[in-house]
Amino acid sequence: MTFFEKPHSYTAEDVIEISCHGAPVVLRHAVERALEAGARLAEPGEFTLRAYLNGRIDLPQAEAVRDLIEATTLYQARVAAQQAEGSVSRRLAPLKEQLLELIALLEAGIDFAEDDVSVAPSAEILRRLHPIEEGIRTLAASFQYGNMVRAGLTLAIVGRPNVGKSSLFNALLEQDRAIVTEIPGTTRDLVSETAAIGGIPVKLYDTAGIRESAERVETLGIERSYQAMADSDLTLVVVDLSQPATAEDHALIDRARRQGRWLLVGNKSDLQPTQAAIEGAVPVSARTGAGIPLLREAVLEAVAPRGAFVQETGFITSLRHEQLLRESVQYLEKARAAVGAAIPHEMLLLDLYAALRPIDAITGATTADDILNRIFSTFCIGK
Ligand SMILES: Nc1nc2c(ncn2[C@@H]2O[C@H](COP(=O)(O)OP(=O)(O)O)[C@@H](O)[C@H]2O)c(=O)[nH]1
Ligand SMILES: [Mg+2]
Repeated sequence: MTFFEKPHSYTAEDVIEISCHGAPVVLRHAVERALEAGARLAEPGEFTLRAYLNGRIDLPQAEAVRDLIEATTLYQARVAAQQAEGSVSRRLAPLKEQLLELIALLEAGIDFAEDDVSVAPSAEILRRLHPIEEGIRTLAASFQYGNMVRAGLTLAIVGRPNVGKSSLFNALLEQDRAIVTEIPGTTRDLVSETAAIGGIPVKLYDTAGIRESAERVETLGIERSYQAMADSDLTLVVVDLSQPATAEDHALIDRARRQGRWLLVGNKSDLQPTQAAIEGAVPVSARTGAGIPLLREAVLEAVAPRGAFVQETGFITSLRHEQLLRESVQYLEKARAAVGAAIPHEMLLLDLYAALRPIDAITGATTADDILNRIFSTFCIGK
């Protein structure tokens, strides 16, 4: 038994932890005896809820505990652990601080005009507003990547029959999951399996090869290939480097280009390349494994450009946070427009408070005292 004296426990209350052998029967017996003695079972998430209610952690931290429990890759776990330690609030803190300072500046100009506090000029307000708006917008935009880290992404492998899609699928999975043959049209339905690429769970779809003049079952499969392509976060268009490019290759590339994120992969790099092959493809050999690590990197680069985010701490993974941040940005935009239109500062302040509210919903509320303290500490009012 371990005794954690308050406030140094997970919930900030006095806590006793009982450790025993891991055999399920022993564990169940221990729980039953505890219940007989007057204990009750915890509600789902109760310990984390108590930690939150007791002010031990903030909301983003509590949410991160859930992500940590659900993590399937080490990278996801690491991101969640960082957030459980407060990385989201830490990222937001300086932006919120700047916003509070701007609010205090305008409040002071209105309330204490007779105390020699001059009204802030528009240029000054805009200069302060800009980095707040940009910072919050960047953080909101990082959800695109953060959501992928948390929820994983889907990747469809498409191409003509026999270019080696199933072989590539197996190579990325590092196991022989899909059937590979030299007979075109072998894969007729979607085959999917999840692999980790750079710590992100990636659901790979192997698809039926796309060609004209296929018979009925194969045609249905081809429709599913198009569907998988439309639904996926990233499409790998596979071409055969040893064969001249065909009209079908080009049609598929055009379709991928129209639909969003995609990568061109040139398979069979182990064979003699042909002159007429498509250019600009990432060369790989599903047979020998050559180029596969580079392809993994290219996949990551396509979904998460390098340097776009501070690894592990620089992005948000919660849809709730994203929506709150976007709401805040909307009001900051309104505020910026109001400055431009020389709207009275009283009205401008309404927008700034409205921009602050969603941030408060993430990090915890700002009180009137927070703002008053800033006014009095910065402006030496009432000397
Ligand atoms: N030389 C060579 N042959 C390959 C490579 N990848 C696949 N193949 C062969 O190409 C044929 C078709 O492969 P498969 O993966 O079934 O293609 P799919 O129809 O696009 O799924 C099979 O005979 C494979 O062994 C490769 O990188 N190099
Ligand atoms: Mg196949």
